[in-house]
Amino acid sequence: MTLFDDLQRLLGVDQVQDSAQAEAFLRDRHGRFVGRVAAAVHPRDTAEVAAVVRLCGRHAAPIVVQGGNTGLMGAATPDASGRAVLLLLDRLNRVRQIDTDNDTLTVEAGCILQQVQEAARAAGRLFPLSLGAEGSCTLGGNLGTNAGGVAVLRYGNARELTLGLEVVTADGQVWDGLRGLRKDNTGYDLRDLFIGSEGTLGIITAATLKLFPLPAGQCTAFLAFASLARAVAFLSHARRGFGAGLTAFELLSVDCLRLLREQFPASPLPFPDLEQPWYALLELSDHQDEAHARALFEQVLGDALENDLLVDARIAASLAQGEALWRLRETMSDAQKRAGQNMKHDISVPVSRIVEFVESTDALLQRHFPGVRNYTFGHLGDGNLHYNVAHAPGRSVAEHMADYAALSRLVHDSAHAHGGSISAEHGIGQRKRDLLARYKSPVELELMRRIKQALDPRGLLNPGKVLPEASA
Ligand code: FAD
Ligand code: 2HG
Ligand code: ZN
Repeated sequence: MTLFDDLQRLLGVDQVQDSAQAEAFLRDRHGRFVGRVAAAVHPRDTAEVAAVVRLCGRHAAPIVVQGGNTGLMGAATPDASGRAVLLLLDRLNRVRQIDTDNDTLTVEAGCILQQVQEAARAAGRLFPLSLGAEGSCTLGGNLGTNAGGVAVLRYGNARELTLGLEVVTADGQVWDGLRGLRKDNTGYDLRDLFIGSEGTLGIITAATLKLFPLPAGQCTAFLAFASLARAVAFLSHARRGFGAGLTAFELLSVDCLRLLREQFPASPLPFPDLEQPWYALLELSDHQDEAHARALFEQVLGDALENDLLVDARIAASLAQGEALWRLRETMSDAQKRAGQNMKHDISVPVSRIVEFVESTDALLQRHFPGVRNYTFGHLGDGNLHYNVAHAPGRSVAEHMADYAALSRLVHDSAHAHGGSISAEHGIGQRKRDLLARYKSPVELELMRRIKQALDPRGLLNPGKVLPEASA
């Protein structure tokens, strides 16, 4: 029996597709990586996932698990060998339990993030993980990449929002670690090891997540700054003024806003004249009420205006206006995708070194690649910038690609030299895999390899991702 026949026997004919039928899942969002598979399968529950993993083990077939395929590192795309089985968890989309006394929610990994947020809201609670792809990414992918997004500043990334996991191991056993405990010091933390491992250590099938109170009032504003240094100083001011109420602080350069206007002319900008170099989206969540939120918001913004931290502010007068401001921020990635020739750098540095990083890296790029354009935006409150770069107009795709590696090396070296990371929230996948050897110490890489060897000794889970070849 072939693997394909065995899979059809195990799951039923309808749950198994061949490479041609699964074509839509075999390329990443930007079409940079394209693969082939022996089969794509849609198991219905954890037991079926475990059975698929055991069957693949018998055939020595690699397994690539994919959620919404919104990841930006090619981590969910199989290689071109056609040997792998693509595991699609869209049928594992049940909400298993909501425990409002414990403030936890247990959901399956194939749930779309938005569905998880809605389940929490229906129970009068907040699940705060929030990102532009939330309408199509899955919880499994969020945990696989340890996703960040726009609320990390207040609530933490996916890892910090997770209390327990259910995982199918590389040899097809089920680890039931769905504990709803905020305190549990009983040995090594397997949960935190699986989160962020990009499908290379185990298949996450369900998770128990932390819930939070829904805010009673929220205020949103778009702010204009005379310099990046002022924006960073304003952030400290807002942290002092709002305390835990500060739930988002998202930066956009003036060139990002110009690009948004160019690509989405129907979406009005809050500052049409675009006179300042930097802008930010600010959100306050308040647990008293709307009036209290607004009074505090106006006071903190008023103080900042008086002290010249801020040039101007547009406060959303309604929920709809607030949502329109958020949409601008969330379409930034799409705007760059439409414009093309985008060299992405998802870096982080300590907030205290952001200004120095941006100024020195901008200068370095102009010296070595005159005319390139920076589109810098992102999660300033977390020290995480999408330091994205595009060539001057008129540059051919071939010329663009020729410069990409050298330009990226400058940016990554600069982030590293500023005490930063070359991947703050998007992971490593295949795109950044070979960079790890340059930025991680041999000791750290060796420990990572030993973990992989211990949990997946046959190397069948998502091969070719995250870990560079031993000689690299
Ligand atoms: P996929 O792309 O399908 O997979 C990503 C990785 O997770 C792969 O390695 C895959 O093998 C692994 N994986 C998937 N399911 C499982 C599972 N069940 N068990 C184990 N591993 C698994 N990311 C951020 O962090 N912050 C952002 O603000 C953000 N904004 C985005 C905005 C846009 C418009 C887009 C397109 C992407 C954005 N991303 C962001 C990146 C992406 O959405 C996230 O990484 C998301 O968490 C991926 O989820 P997914 O279900 O699409 O995963
Ligand atoms: C965001 O914050 C995402 O919008 C995507 O992380 C970033 O496209 C990008 O570079
Ligand atoms: Zn981001």
